[in-house]
Amino acid sequence: MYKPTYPKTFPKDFLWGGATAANQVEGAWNEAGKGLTTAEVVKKTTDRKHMSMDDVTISSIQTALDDQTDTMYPKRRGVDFYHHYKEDIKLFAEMGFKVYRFSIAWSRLFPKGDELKPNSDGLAFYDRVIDELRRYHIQPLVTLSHYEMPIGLTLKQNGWASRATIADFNRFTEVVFKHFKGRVPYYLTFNEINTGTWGFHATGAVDTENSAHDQMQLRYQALHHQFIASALATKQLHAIDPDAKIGSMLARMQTYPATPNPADVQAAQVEDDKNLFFTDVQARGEYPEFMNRFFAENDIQLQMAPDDQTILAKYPVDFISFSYYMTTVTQADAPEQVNGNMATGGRNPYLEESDWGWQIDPVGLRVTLNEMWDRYRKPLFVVENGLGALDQLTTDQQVHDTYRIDYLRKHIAQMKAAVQDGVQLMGYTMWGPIDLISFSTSEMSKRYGFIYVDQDDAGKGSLKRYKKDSFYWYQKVIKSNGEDL
Ligand code: BGP
Repeated sequence: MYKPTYPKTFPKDFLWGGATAANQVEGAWNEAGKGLTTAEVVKKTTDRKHMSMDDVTISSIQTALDDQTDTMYPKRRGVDFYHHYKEDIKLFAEMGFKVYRFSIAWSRLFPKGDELKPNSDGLAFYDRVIDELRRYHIQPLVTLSHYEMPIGLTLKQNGWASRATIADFNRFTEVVFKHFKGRVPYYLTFNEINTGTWGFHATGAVDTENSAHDQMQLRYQALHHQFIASALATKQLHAIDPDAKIGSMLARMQTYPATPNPADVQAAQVEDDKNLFFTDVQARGEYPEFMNRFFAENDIQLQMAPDDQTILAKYPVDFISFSYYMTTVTQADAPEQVNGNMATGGRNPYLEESDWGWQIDPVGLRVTLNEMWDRYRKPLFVVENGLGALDQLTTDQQVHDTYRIDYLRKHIAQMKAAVQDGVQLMGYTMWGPIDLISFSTSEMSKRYGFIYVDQDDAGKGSLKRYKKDSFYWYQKVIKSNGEDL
């Protein structure tokens, strides 16, 4: 007799933790032989909703390189994790983290990007971090490329626009896989790979083309190179460290139809497919038909080497990860979002938004998890989710961030519902467990953490760490394996 059952809650080995990126936390931008990166030539902005990341030109890079301070470039200073990592990891351990997602800065190992041998001082820093994590039985989840690359590769060959960057990247990944063999169980290749269609921050390629069409052509070509580099990294890892697993990483943004009008539903499906396209390539190992149509209709021609399609097909990722912050809405007559960006797209009257205009949608996380599980049938990992807010440190050094607890509680509850629906979910690393520099705005005051860092937008402050109310709440969540929300 068939007796249906379903998982009642999170699996016992569920990976609870938090996620950061090198250029948002580390600081020490000019120590131990490190080279400057694409992230560290992006200026801070004073306009809260403006994205600072793509105002970059060759001349603004030259100006940045001449400026050997961190005043205008907050990603150079981060929150000084480089010198505070012991204290910070201890705090993560106190919350009960099972996993810590962080990125290895390519420029610590290969300062200009094209060297043949790695900088051993750079490797030594990550040895120290990984040893410290292992002391507390926290598993490392390493992002190989989180929105940065050595600026030398932009100046030499316009970043990922050049096919030569594939070999440079895979020289870096080979060193990482060999050096950390047996000590890093999980890797991700490119953070939010889909945002490469938005430009420089993800591709390291400045806008050199005149027309919008040529610019888009360049970005899709840069992305193609990343797809190949990602597949080749998968091949390397499986050969070097067969027990380790490697995943893709997408900025997942589900698109809803504005009305039940079938034309709107169809328009939303097109947008949604365009978001999932990147994971389609990395998980299924081929470009989907709908993108071939999109390329043909927009006259985008990708240069592919004869083996490229075989490489994509032979080395798909082991698991699929994504960030989840918001959903969006579209309709049939909406202007085409070829060049989408965060916090654009249609407003949804049923949703509230953060102070930065990001539409908060916990139920959408369950919808997305089900949809992605159905589409790929590979284990999923939510590697970013969280709330950027203007926290206040009280005079007695507390932060009462009930809004953050509320946000995370609702998302974790929906994640649990998805697990009960049968979705195979490996873990959850909330974004920014310790306050860090915001990626899109380079502000310090857009805070995500369970841990408050005393530093302001001008870089002033003691850098002292304080536990927020959400720190104790997350500790309880992990201890109860997601039962006590
Ligand atoms: C994701 C990035 C992160 C992170 C996060 C929050 O897109 O992968 O690096 O910063 O968003 O964004 P922001 O810092 O702009 O608030």
